[in-house]
Amino acid sequence: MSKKQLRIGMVGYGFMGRTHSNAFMQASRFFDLGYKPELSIVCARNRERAQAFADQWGYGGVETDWQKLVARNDIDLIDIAAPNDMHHDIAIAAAESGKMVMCEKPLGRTATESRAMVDAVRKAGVPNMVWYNYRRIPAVTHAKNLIDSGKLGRIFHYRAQFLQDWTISEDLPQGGEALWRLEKSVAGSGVTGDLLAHCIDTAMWLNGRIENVTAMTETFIKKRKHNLTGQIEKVRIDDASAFMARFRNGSLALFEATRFARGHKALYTFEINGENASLIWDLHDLHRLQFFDHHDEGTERGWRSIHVTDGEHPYMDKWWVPGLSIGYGESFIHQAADFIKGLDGDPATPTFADAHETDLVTDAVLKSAETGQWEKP
Ligand code: SOE
Repeated sequence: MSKKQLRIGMVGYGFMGRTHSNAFMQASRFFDLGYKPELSIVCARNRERAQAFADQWGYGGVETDWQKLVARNDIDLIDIAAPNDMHHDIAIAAAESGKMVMCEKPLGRTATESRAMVDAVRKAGVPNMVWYNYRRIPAVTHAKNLIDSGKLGRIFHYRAQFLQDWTISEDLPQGGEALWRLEKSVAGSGVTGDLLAHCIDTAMWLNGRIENVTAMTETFIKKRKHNLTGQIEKVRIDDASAFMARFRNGSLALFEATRFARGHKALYTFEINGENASLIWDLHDLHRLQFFDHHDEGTERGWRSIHVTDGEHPYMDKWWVPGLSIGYGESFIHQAADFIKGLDGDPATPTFADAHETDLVTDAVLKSAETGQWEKP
């Protein structure tokens, strides 16, 4: 059966431009899909560098103005891999021109921004998705399946951390191409929107909606040189953010993210404790799911370390042979494949509406850190 065309217009060519391009290239090779993604056009302001990226990844052409990209009639899907301050305008324009839209996380710099984006894709009736990739690491998807099967029973506790250490130096500037994540006007927030958003997306997927939060944030380095102005300027993002939460199902949660945990590069972990069983996952050992089942025979009861690489495990029948590993990049391939499958069936998640829920929680976290009160998303 011949496959339908899915012509991609990619905005951005940084780290995320690479993960997304790779995902579209590989998805139809490893998964049986009704569409064949084509890397049609990459868009970035600097033509020379956009062309170099196009040559490297096999894009058919280049645009330097995203409005021109969105207006083209030879593009089916706009994928936004550009900094956060561009998500809102591009997503809305893409939806208004009838194109499917995929967007890097967080969806908006604020929930107000993402609300408008949700309204735009709903009004246009176009397929949409946000790249919260960690859901699609096989061990994380397996955790979801175990929870949904009822194996854990009533959930009491949820704990998550995302720890990094790359901004500890006072000499690190803020702003500009590589360091826009440190500039509030571009990023929206610091680790709350960048790292906690991942933890919140996974948590709400696994354990349902969050009812309320109480948070604290800190900016350890108060001033940094700005890459664009050359001036020493106030740092307005949060370097660290921690919050307690109550889920609608009555379980309690602790979340923490920081870029000041010396020794940790991208340590995303979560633990869930239920009445019958518990689960632990760790990004640095991403194929392992630690599982404790209280129903096991008493004398043999203990933590199992499940290596989630068997053909029966989520996504793994599409890869090598049982026992062999895949990694971070493949989680994006799974996401692209699920999005494409969803075009002919139930839409894949997280949709813009789901990601907006995450933005509501991150907004509540930032508000609570200011007010010192419990806040509702
Ligand atoms: C920040 O360093 C970052 O690249 C995030 O922006 C990503 O979303 C996260 O997956 C890894 O860390």
